[in-house]
Amino acid sequence: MLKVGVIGTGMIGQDHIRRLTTVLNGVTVTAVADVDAAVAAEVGGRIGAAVHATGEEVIADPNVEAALVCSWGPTHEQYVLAAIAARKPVFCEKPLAATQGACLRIVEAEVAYGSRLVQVGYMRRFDFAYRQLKLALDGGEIGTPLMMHCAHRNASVPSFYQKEMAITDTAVHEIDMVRWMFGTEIAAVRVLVPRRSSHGGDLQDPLFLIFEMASGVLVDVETSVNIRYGYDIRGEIVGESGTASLGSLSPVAVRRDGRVANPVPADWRERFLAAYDVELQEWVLAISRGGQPLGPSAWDGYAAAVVSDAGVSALRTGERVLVSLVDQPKLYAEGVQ
Ligand code: NAD
Ligand code: ISE
Repeated sequence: MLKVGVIGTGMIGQDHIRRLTTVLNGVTVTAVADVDAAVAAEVGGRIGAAVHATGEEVIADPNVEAALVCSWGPTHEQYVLAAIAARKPVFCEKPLAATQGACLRIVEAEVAYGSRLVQVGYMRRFDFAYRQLKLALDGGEIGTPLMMHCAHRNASVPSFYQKEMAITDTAVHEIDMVRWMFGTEIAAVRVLVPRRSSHGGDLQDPLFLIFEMASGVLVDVETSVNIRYGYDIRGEIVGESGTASLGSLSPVAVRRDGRVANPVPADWRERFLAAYDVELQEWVLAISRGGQPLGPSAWDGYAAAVVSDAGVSALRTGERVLVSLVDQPKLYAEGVQ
């Protein structure tokens, strides 16, 4: 049984604790912490885990072999660095850290340690539909890829959500996904600003992002975070000899009264339920066998942060912004996997 400590027991922290304790094999949650002590006590009490005052105490706990960081983005760096210093594997929810500088500090700490300890929570790589899409692409079914059209729609977002978050918090999933899908880096970013939806109040929503892949593939991403009707994730790759796209929203369609109805997922928890299960089960297996994590690395977290920053700059200036990464350390030499 891999003993895991969870830092941050909010929405996704609780959802991951549920899957670690009731869905997955070979893992147990032995400790938790949250700056909201009442929430930590309630969640920890429910599963019989030790409740610590800080994330650092969770990492230092001898009854914790690996850490899961599910706190707010700006707090990730301190916990990931503490886990590396303690030589314990750490799964960190996206984004790896709030700035590219912070991500680079994590990369440098891991490189100094000498082998991989960090995995970042970009779960789309574990989603059945995205994996099938990649198989179709890699199998040559649609020929050389030319373009990809994506939509990332949330029913609503919390009141603290700022327009930049459509890039740093939302489209960051597409940033990671297309690097993985096409096996190449994003070279430049543009952001177009459409007419504003009245559902978002003062928030500039939607946005229209354009990523130029180093291979020449062009990707467009619509982010709409007040779409109301549900959580809708779309992707279609246009190749030289055909197209391949993510399938319908739901495995069940109801035909009635002359209409067909496909339920739309309410949020990311529902749409990516199975992807999170696979993501964490594969992580638990890799760590339990004494190996390195195989999912998105600290380098992937860094690359996503650099593209995010380019996107924010493109949004503010209206310009096409080039993406420039530092040289990739040998530890991550396989490139974009
Ligand atoms: P949330 O606000 O529901 O929960 C975050 C929790 O972290 C809160 O309980 C908060 O009190 C706690 N916290 C904040 N600072 C802390 C600190 N310094 N130490 C310990 N605990 C601290 O937010 P959420 O929606 O659960 O998001 C958490 C993280 O997960 C974010 O990085 C977010 O981007 C990521 N996330 C990923 C996905 C995904 O699809 N992979 C989905 C949602 C959220
Ligand atoms: C949230 O943090 C996530 O990561 C979800 O997957 C994404 O759809 C949402 O826009 C983010 O706020």
